[in-house]
Amino acid sequence: MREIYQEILLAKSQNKKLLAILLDPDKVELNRLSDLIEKIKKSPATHILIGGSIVESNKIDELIFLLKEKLTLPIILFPGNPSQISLHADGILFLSLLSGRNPDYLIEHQVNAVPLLRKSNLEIISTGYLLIESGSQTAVERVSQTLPLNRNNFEMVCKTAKAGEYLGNKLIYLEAGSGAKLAVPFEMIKAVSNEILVPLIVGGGIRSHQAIQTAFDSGADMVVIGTAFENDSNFFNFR
Ligand code: 1GP
Repeated sequence: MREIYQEILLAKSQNKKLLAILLDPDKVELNRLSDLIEKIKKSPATHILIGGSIVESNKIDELIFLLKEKLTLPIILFPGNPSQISLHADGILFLSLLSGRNPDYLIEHQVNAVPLLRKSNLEIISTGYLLIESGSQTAVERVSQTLPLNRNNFEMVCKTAKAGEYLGNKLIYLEAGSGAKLAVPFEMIKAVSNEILVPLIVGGGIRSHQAIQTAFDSGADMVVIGTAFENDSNFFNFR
């Protein structure tokens, strides 16, 4: 079994930046998957995340199965709820939505996921998930019925991230929301990365190579790209 979290820690210690491509099973066309896989192979991606706020189709298992036939990158679930858990993945970001005050997303879904996770070989990586206000309502906000943290209140965001670390979260994820108008402010990434010791993931609304680089330079250990790659599978063809 691979050790996803240890590899993330090692990368952080070596200042090697990580890039995850987020695939939403509802948006991936399985009959065109080989083309997508070729694009992923040519990209600098180091991880694949699978999930979405709401996933309606039940093709997660098949998607992961097909990806694993052709790719060696770690495949990590990034579930909006327990129905998105697939036993075929390598690991799962076991998320708690720390920015919100909805008990369902803080602990209820996690409790409900246990019977399935018990049976799995997934590497379970506890992740403090912080939704940051990004200019308009996002799917995470709508689905979780929680308010994001104010994008100007760095102190509140830092305190929340640190509380997540104190609670034992192994990763902190700053999320602007998929397709966000405004990404997480770079100064906020800087402030949070100075505050916490665990690796920092940043995603939502990042749609240029420059923005990826600036997020890395600001202290993100892993950047997640969903929409930009979804809209243009040649997005990474710059090497
Ligand atoms: C969403 O952080 C991810 O959960 C990715 O967002 O789709 O905007 O790249 P984008």
